Amino acid sequence: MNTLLKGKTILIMGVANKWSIAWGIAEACLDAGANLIFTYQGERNLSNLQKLTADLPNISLYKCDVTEDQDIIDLFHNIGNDYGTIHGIVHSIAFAKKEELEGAYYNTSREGYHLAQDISAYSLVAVSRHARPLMKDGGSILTLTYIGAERAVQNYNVMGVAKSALESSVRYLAADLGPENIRVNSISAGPIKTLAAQGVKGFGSILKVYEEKVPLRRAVTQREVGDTAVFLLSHMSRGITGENIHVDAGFHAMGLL
Ligand code: NAP
Ligand code: 1JT
Repeated sequence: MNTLLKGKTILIMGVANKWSIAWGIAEACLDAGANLIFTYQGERNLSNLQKLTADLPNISLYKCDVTEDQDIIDLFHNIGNDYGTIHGIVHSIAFAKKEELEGAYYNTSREGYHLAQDISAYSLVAVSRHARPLMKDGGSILTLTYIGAERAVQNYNVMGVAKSALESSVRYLAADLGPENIRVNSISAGPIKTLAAQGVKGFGSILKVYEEKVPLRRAVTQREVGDTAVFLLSHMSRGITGENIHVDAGFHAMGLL
């Protein structure tokens, strides 16, 4: 337990189940004394979230499919009515069609490209715009990215290009919102076995090579990402914005494996 987020209300978007990186972040935020609000995309995630949060006091769950402008508008309208002010947002959302995450990047379809950009990058822009009026005391917005934004990583393909747009959006949003003391940063996580990752062909072998070669010789955990998220959401990181922090056991510092 610590008090780094005591009195802060944090919105967490992207918990699918207990393996989600967003859930690791939620647990770390709860240990830091935060009040949490969650969004879910559809009914399947609602029942998972209800089970995960059943024993927690004062938790609110709101529906938000980020491809729907009206869902985003309604979300912040309802949070405004119910809470007035929020202090942080965790955006832990991405999507690409499975068939676009293998083979050559040049085979990416126009539709698959747009879908990955819409859900994985544009959504941060729309969420930031609508959250801004509720961040009256300043705030911290956080998103999740992967090294495939910075390097050409086999199979990551259209997601890598969407993550590059996401990381660039972090810098532009940080420039826009800095004068209001709203900070915008990303965490670049190493590979973690989650629902999203498990759908990817060859993910198990990526993880194995990683564990053998990275400086710390192990994978990172959802909770390790969560602890860095608490830092970025807290007063401790008040001088940091437009930044990308790698929580990847040192992989980003290495040359070709
Ligand atoms: P996850 O548990 O499957 O989380 C992904 C979340 O995105 C799910 O809750 C999913 O909801 C949500 N989502 C997808 N489309 C959405 C939409 N239209 N509207 C609202 N929510 C939507 O997987 P994860 O690995 O924790 O991923 C979280 C973030 O971490 C992603 O940005 C991912 O790129 C990033 N990341 C992951 C890894 C890794 O190795 N796992 C590494 C680096 C970065 P549904 O389940 O309902 O679709
Ligand atoms: C999505 C998926 C976003 C998997 C993701 C993701 N961000 C990170 N991962 C894990 C991953 C995936 C690949 C990879 C390395 C890590 C699945 C579909 C929804 C969006 O290749 C080296 C492909």
